[in-house]
Amino acid sequence: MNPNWILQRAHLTPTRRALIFEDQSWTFEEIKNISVHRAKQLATLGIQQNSRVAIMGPSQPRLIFIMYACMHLQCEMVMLNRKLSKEELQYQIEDAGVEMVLVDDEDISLLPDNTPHLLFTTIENSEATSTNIRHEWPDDQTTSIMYTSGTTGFPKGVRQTVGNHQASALSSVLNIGLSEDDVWLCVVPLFHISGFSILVRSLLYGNQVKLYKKFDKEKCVNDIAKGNVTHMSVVAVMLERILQGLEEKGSQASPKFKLILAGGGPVPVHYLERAHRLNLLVSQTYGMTETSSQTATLSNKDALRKIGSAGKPLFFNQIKIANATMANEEGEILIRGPHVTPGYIGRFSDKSSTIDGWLHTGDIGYLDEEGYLYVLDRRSDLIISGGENIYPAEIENVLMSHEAVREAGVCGVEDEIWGQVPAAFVVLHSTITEEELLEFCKGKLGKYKIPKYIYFVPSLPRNGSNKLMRRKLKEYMI
Ligand code: S0N
Ligand code: AMP
Ligand code: MG
Ligand code: MG
Ligand code: MG
Repeated sequence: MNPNWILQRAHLTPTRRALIFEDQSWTFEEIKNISVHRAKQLATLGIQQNSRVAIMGPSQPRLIFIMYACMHLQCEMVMLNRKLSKEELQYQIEDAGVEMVLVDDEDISLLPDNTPHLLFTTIENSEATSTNIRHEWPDDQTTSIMYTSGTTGFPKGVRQTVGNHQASALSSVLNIGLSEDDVWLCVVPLFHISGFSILVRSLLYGNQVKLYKKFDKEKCVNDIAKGNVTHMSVVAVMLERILQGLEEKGSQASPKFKLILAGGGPVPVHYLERAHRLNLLVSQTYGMTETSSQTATLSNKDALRKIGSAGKPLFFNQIKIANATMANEEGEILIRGPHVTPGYIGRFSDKSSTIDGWLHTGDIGYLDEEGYLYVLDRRSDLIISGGENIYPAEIENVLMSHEAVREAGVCGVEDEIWGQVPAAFVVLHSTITEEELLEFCKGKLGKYKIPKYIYFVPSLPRNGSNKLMRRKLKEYMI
């Protein structure tokens, strides 16, 4: 059994500051009191212990209080990505079979029509009913569920348990270390594990979180240069904007600032070099939704010597390269450890997430002589745009559902800003304009998934067994 993280943290360090947002802050005791109250309000509104609910809202304290209330009730929280289209959200809500969506008033227009929901305001203004809040949580209890896309185009709901999150937070701190006055800046979405893991670490370690409603380059640069924060998690696009901001201002990172954790996709080596010139320590990390955040992270000390590497596996984690017999041999990255998901929900609940305990990531990489991981290529055809994953099949399925489209193929192309963006190659059987096709995609795909380029082509590259060769699509670009 494990302690209820929120109660235990408030018990250990009640008066310590836990959360900063704009010009307000909360202690761990205050957060406990608010979240317990919200749990009782949810109980009044019919949310039962151990039920599955979905949650959607911008990164604000009220979202955290509702999440923690759900955790008190030991609910399974399906974290909805606010950037998705209504159709994509509808799929997740149905696949997860949630009883209710808890939604910030600000996001109600993003939800599909007729979705059973409770507005945050309704919850906040409700009566409280006394309810039994457990002081202990089992290891295998599902805390959160996050959807990641799959090769088939159907997103999979990944379970992240109490045990997974704890293992992840413990491994992280054994690598990064901890001081009582650490402040982790959270600018990554709380619906991704990049963001939610910052909250879990704060509860386990007792450190502060500074939360932004949305990523803001100027504010980040100020916080880093002044030393208002000590750690932050970013994807490459954010890092680039921060570097640019510091460079423009001629400022450097404060000596109080300790570390940027950069992950969610590859980080160009020249960003790391620019960061070094600004006294900004950046550690590349390799992790994913299925591993409740980091699996390997480069330590501070190796930041330059092993530049470009995602580091060594964290203490409780194992990494091996499939079929590799010696160092530097490339192959699929396999991961094992207590942070690896026990599996999926919904239509993929029968699919095992591991083989002999090993998660087959589909990512390609190698381990060097000293055991440092280098990630070379992503799992089959996955496009990563600004830290958001896109599978070609998701877009192809939408394009092909249009009556004028005979065949469609999608691949990622390099992009200055986002790292990669999707490009579509379409074979038509009746006339349609690019604009019409893009318009058709709009309600069906999140904005970042809408192809940046559409090429009308006479045929698609296929191999002998008629399988689409997505890697060859790029050659069709003129
Ligand atoms: C980079 C972000 C902040 C960009 O969003 P921004 O600037 O706020 O854009 P908006 O103002 O909302 O919109 C402006 C226009 O840009 C389009 N747009 C927005 N985002 C994207 C995108 N990603 N790709 C393409 N276009 C985008 C909008 O549509 C809008 O368009 P117009 O002008 O046409 O209306 C934002 O994208 C962001 O927050 N990205 C990060 C997401 C993230 O956190 N991903 C990580 C997911 N993976 C994991 O969680 C596993 C790895 C992990 O755990 C980890 C990752 C990093 C660091 C640490 C860890 C860890 O292990 O702990
Ligand atoms: P997600 O499913 O959103 O959690 O994204 C995880 C995926 O991002 C991984 O499977 C990798 O393909 C990619 N990724 C994460 N970290 C890195 C890294 N350091 N270098 C390259 N790719 C990465
Ligand atoms: Mg994802
Ligand atoms: Mg945004
Ligand atoms: Mg069609």
